[in-house]
Amino acid sequence: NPDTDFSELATIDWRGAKLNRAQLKAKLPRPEMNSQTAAEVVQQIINDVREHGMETLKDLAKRFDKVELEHTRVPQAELDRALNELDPQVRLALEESIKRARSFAQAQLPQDVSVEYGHGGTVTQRWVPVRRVGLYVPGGLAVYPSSVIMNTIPAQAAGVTSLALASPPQADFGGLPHPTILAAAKLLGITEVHAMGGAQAVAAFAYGVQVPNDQRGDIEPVDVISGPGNVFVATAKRLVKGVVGIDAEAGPTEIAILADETANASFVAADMISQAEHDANAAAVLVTDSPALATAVRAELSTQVAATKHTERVQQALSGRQSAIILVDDLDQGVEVCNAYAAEHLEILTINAAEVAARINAAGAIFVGEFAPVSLGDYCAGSNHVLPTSGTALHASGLNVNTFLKAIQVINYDKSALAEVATHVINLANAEDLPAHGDAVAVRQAH
Ligand code: HSO
Ligand code: ZN
Repeated sequence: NPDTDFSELATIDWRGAKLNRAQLKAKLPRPEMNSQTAAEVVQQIINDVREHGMETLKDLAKRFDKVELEHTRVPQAELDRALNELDPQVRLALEESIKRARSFAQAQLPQDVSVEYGHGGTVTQRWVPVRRVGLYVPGGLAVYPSSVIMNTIPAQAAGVTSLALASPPQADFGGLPHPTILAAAKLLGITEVHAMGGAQAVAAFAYGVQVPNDQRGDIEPVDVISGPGNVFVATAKRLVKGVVGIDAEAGPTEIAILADETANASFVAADMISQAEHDANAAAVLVTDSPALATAVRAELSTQVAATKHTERVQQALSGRQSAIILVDDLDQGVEVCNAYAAEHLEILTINAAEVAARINAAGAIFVGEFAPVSLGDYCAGSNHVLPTSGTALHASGLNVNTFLKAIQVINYDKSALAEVATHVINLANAEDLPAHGDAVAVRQAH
């Protein structure tokens, strides 16, 4: 069957190749990037939202989402109705997901710390939540009530008191976001939901929108915007960064699997397909020192891809330049490759998986052993599924309570504690030719 010919999934053979970090990074399978063009379109949208507010949101909803809006705010009655009409099985699953995510997020809360200096001096680092956040949940190919949970829970655990959610209006649902999104918001106690999507939603959160003569339509500006989105949403977040805080970039999903000959090929194939199902641009990368496993995975892919619901999308994702099977000499080289790739999700399907996982220093999340598939983490592990993609896990973290917290340093010295360091302050001030700095200390000594 030509539709399931998995020769389309590239093989990259690095056995015997001694690649340094720079060479590795240059040769890793990555999608083609063309965010340059997006930036111009997105900047224009941001400017329009700043200038014309709700009028622009309404125009773009008409143009992109094919809906007529009065304003973006979803009425409470619609949130109530969505939850009342929610499938009870789905409700139970969402509740379990919320419970697990909440306990993990609460456990992440950092402690305030204090250090004492001499007698009467203390410096404290105090963690404070941002006041207001804008949470973005994409529409598009799939609906993501699970992403409502993943965005909301860490913000609530951090102590954020003002939460607003945005999700694109859907023509099929009377211009509201998908009802499962509304139901999830209601379950989480979110009352402010806006039917808006794309770059315009990010702009509205960043700069706020005032509706003359109808305050119900107002959107108050936020301090932090979080959540995944398409290239327009990601570009908009990058452009408003600084005006507001943003979370890590979460682009098309990626799964990397580090596996040896002990791995179950049918699990490996199922997990690759599970993330390829998101998007034709999704990436699935298998890193293995076992050519026999690679062959077995290809055979499994042929049957499983043909049988899965979204065959075409999966096929496209697996045959794209962002997906591959990478053959390595041994697990040491495999670990090195995975650390350079910095996957959004990394599964470790090897002997002594926990020990191998401990050697990974770049990944959004690590899934250890054969009973921790990525799809568990997508819904119900307790971990977060909004994670850094496209190698940004080299420096960024997945969504967690810290995304919504700031550290304030509090300095508390009495007269004698100040006296103990006064000369050092004065000498440093003079060394920087800023003697007034020293004077501000000296004037207190003379007092
Ligand atoms: N794998 C996606 C999250 C998701 N999967 C939502 C299913 N629903 C990015 O981590
Ligand atoms: Zn997923």
